[in-house]
Amino acid sequence: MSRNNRFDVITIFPDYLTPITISLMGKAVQAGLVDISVQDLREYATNIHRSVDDTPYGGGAGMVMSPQPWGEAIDAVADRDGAPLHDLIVLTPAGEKFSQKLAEELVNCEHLIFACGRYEGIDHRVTEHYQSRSDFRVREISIGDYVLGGGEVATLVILEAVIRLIPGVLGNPDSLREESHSMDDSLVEYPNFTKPALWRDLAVPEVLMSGNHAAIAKWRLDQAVKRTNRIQQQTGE
Ligand code: 6GU
Repeated sequence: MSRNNRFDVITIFPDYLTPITISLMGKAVQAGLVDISVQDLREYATNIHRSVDDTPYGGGAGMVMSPQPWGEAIDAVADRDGAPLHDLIVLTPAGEKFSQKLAEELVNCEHLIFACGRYEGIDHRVTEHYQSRSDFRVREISIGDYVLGGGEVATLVILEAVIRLIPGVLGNPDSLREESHSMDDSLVEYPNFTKPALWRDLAVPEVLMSGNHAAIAKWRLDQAVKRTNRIQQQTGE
């Protein structure tokens, strides 16, 4: 597989991305399995005040991010990378809903560029411009039905979901196989238990200590179905 695993994040708050140095993502960077670079959008603003936003045409509350710094910043990271095709991810609550399926798609992209919008979002011509170019694919992505202050946290969510799918990042690749199997059936995971066998008067289910693998598999599937049904009742989906 021709995979570069290069990620560029463009934001007005580079410090927001410090979690990429910790835990799973931090280790993947340290091991050279991924290359993540964070760009400060303000450095690409050409006006005297380095401002990156302005009032919306048509009126309305809040500010809209100006196309100029975005265009310069995106072009700069694309030129530096030299890949033939860049995937531009525009984070917006109005985007396509992020999912495990989308994470599995994104892990195959050579160069992902995350555009973290703030305020009322980015001037829409940025999306339109890159959609019209043959060296870019553009996706507008949301991580769920709620409103965040900006795309930074959403980027962290997507980065973590994608990076753990890169071969060599997880210590035990079996955990990937098990969960992708259950995700295919759109079931959530069964509950897990470890030692001690008795904790605060609560015993681990007998079947898990039986050594009967068929019975264990059946119990786990049963539990996963029950959990899935309970969630569906709660959300009404
Ligand atoms: Cl990607 N951005 C913002 N601002 N809010 C969100 C979101 C993104 N996804 C869910 N809510």
